[in-house]
This record gives sequence, C-alpha cells and structure tokens, in this order.
Amino acid sequence: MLQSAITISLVPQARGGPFVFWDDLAAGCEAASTLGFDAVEIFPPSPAAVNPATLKELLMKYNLKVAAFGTGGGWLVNRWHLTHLDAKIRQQAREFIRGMLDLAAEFKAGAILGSMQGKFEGEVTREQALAWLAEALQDLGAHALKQGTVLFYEPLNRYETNLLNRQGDAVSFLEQHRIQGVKLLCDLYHMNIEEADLAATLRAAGKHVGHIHFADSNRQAMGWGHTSAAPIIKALKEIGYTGYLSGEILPLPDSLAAAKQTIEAFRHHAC
Ligand code: LER
Ligand code: MN
Repeated sequence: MLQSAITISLVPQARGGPFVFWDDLAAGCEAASTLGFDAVEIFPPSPAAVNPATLKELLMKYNLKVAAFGTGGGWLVNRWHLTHLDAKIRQQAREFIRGMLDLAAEFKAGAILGSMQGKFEGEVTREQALAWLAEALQDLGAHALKQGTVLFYEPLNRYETNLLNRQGDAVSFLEQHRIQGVKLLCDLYHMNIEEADLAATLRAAGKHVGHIHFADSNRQAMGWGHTSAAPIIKALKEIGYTGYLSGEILPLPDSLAAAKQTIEAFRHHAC
C-alpha cells in the first residue's frame, strides 16, 4: 500500500520554494488531516526548531504520521553543505543532518539529503566532492541504521547540483561505496528533467527506492503538468514500494488547491 504525504515548510528563507503549507505546523497538520493525507513531510530550519512533544500531540490530534524531515534548512539558513571547501562547514553540515536523523528516529520517519549535498566549484574538483559525499553518506547512513531510521539521498536536477543527477548514477555510487542506511529519494520533478523514462528508471532502482516526491513536470500538483502518473505508480507497485508519495510542489494556484489536487491524484492512481 502506498501512502500519501504533503509538505509543510517552517523556513522563511525557503519562500518561493516547492512546499505546500507554510510557517504554521498546527495549521498545516489540520489542513493535511482534513484532506485525508496519511502524513506530513516537515521542512524545519533546524532539528532544535521542532519540539517533539508538541509535534507528537499534533500527530495524535490529527491522526497523522511524519513521512520525513528535510535538511535543506542547513543550506538555506546557514549555507552549510557536505562538499564545501571548508572542513569546518562540511562538519557543521554533517552534524546538522545527524541531528535531523535523531529527530526523525523519534517519529519513525526518514531524513532527506537534498540541497545539503552541495556541488563542486572553485578549488573543489568533482572527484574531491564525490569523495567527501561518499564519506559523509557512509557515516550518516551508519548513524541512521543505528538509530533505526534511514537517510534519503535525493539526486537533484542539473540546475541544482553537478554531483549526481540521475537515479542510476546514485545507485551505482551507493553500491560502489558500500553505503548502508541510505535509500533514494526519487523526486519526479527532477527525474522529468534528467531521466529518459521515469517508470523504467524506478523499476531499475528497485529496492533502493525509499521515498517519492510526487510532483508533476512543472513542479505543480500531479495532474497539472505533462507527466503520466499511471506508469509510474505501476512501476512502484511492481518493485514492491510501500512508502510515501509526498507532494513537494509549488503552492499553486494556492496551498489548499495544490494539496487537494495532490490527494485527488493520489486516490485516483495509487489506491
Ligand atoms: C528537495 O527535496 C528538492 O527537491 C530541491 O529541489 C529543493 O530545492
Ligand atoms: Mn525533492
């Protein structure tokens, strides 16, 4: 059984980004619950910004789970990432993600590594950046396993990173470096830019698929762009994927309409 989720951003610096509900965790949970989502995906400015007791109360009240916590706040708020030239910044990025994994473990959720992977530039070669990324993923993946959670590594499109843009390249990277405790976050928006065939790519990634960002080709709610959802869902069912389809999309034309279209598309295709 696939599960549905919708995003809530608590990061003012992310404004304009692909998140449906904004700024108010309680209001976001209430809206998600009213529409019938199984879970929320939360994008906090830091792990400490989430009060676990308050969040647990909200989840109980609204009968929701947490699908995942995003770590991109570490980049947007502090400009930290895992492949930065400065060793101190790389370390701060790693500790930020470790803290998010600890928080995620309390909620049986995963933590997402997207923009915090960084990119190679200036004095940092591609080879060096990938070596730092592999080392960080080995460390953080081992930590995730120890905590009983998982780190979702997200290949981003070419305009956001120059490290690994395609799912197949990420699978080879995880296998080559024997990285445990890390699964793929396949964002259908990034995939629409980078992959030749979304369904075939998901089938090939198989057991590595850990989380899905359920977005149409234009990063709007599924059904409002030109991606065909049906073959994608068929492929996910074939590989035995039972995780979330999480609406990480632009709040267009407004948050409520985007969320409503997401749950309708989910019900139409995934149930
Ligand atoms: C994060 O999940 C993502 O998809 C990035 O494009 C955010 O900028
Ligand atoms: Mn994404």
